[in-house]
Amino acid sequence: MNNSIVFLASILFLFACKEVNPPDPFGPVPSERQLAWHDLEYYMFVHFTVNTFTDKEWGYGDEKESVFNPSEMDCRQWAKVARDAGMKGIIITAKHHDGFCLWPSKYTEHSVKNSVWKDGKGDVLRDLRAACDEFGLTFGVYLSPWDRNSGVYGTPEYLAYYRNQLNELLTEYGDVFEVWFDGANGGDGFYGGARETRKIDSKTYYDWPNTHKIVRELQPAAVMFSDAGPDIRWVGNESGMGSLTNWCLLKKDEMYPGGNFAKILGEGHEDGSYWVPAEVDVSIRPGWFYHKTQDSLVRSSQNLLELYYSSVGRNSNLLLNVPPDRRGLLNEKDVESLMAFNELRKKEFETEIAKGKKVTASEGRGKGYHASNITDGNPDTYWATEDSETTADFVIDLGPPTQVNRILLQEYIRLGQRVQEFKVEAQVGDVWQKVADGTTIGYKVIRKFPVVEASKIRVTISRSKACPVISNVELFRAPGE
Ligand code: FUL
Repeated sequence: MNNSIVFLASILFLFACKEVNPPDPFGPVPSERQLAWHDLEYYMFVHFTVNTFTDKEWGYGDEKESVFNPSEMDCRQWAKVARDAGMKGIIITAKHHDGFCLWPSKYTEHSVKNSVWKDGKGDVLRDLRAACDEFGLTFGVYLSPWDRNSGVYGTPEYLAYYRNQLNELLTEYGDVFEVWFDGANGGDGFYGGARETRKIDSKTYYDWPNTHKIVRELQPAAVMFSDAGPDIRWVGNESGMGSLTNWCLLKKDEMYPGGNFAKILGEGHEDGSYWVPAEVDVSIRPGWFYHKTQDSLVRSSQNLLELYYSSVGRNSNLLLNVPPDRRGLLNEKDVESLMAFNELRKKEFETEIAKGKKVTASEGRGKGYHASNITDGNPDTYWATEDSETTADFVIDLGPPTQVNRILLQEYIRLGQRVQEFKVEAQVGDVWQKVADGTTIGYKVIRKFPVVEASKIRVTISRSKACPVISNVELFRAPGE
């Protein structure tokens, strides 16, 4: 071999081996605790308090502790149902607006300790914690800031009371994955016997920054939810609808819990300065609490599947409320629907077609970022283009024509949310046919389309804030047309 050929071959070899730098993160990126939260996707909300026994949605705060008396209380049943339903955790109303505590707080008499249930020795949170551990679920708490029982509600003194309770919840019940701060405040209440209306300025009264510090200090891995974050945001409705355009970004400095931001919360802010993804909270029944009159109104399994598409399928997590009945059990009707939904969901995503299929892209970044990373089943690898390319497409080769009717797409969100517009086409015979399009992707989107017999699927990223980074695409043949 002559010298110049050896020289050329060495150059080519060096070029092929050259390490390519990953794209720089673009804009806000998720924290580790937020990344762990994204992976949960689907978990249970449990609304349970004196309301369950008084048939109310918002207790006034004057309910006698003795009304709380579940006859067959069993947190293990809740956890088993959640696990069998495919959920990853449970968030419980430790205290709802009526102020009744499901644990024996030492800061109030208004709790399980003065109920007849287990002669006042019971602790719902302790039982639920143990059940979550037994069934491999993560555990979260809702602590209503509005407290219609407390005599000091509305005065500065209440803050110490609220924070003391938070302290109990975050130190006595093991690891907490999410702390839920709701924004409701209806004004009137019992308030230690005053029976009056107390208005607070939700912008300043709760001094949220200092409450948030307590959570960070005591449970550094926990995310905090409210309609303005700091970590997770409300989606702006309670009907189960994530927004088709859904940025995980929010200008949270301009917002506060209890403010009037519902319209903004679905989409988030394209130019938001913080990573604050959306959580869809919705109930399996019309109410948040159990009411016998709603036994015939439990959502069907098909309806729950639609909710899954409009939440998890739209870059949001699904927090599905399943309220225990007066026995302290999840009702048979709800359980039946949840299990049937789980079967439907399994069948929907049973037949995956893209895994391991050959992928070619119009643009590439080079070694380590090849388009085949999209179908390798590894969430830590991704396809990326050169920094200067913000439009590109990739084609998944299915080989012989194959029936497909769903697509799932994921960005590699550790590097930020980038895609602003995309299109999906199927090659049917010699014709490219558009089957889906959309705006944002983020952690995950899933789109339905009518069955096509495709030999190839092409995804075009037509607008992106920075070079696209796509970690995963899956294709399914779901039952039906
Ligand atoms: C709202 C509350 O007022 C409802 O009762 C329920 O807890 C819902 C999840 O949040 O703010």
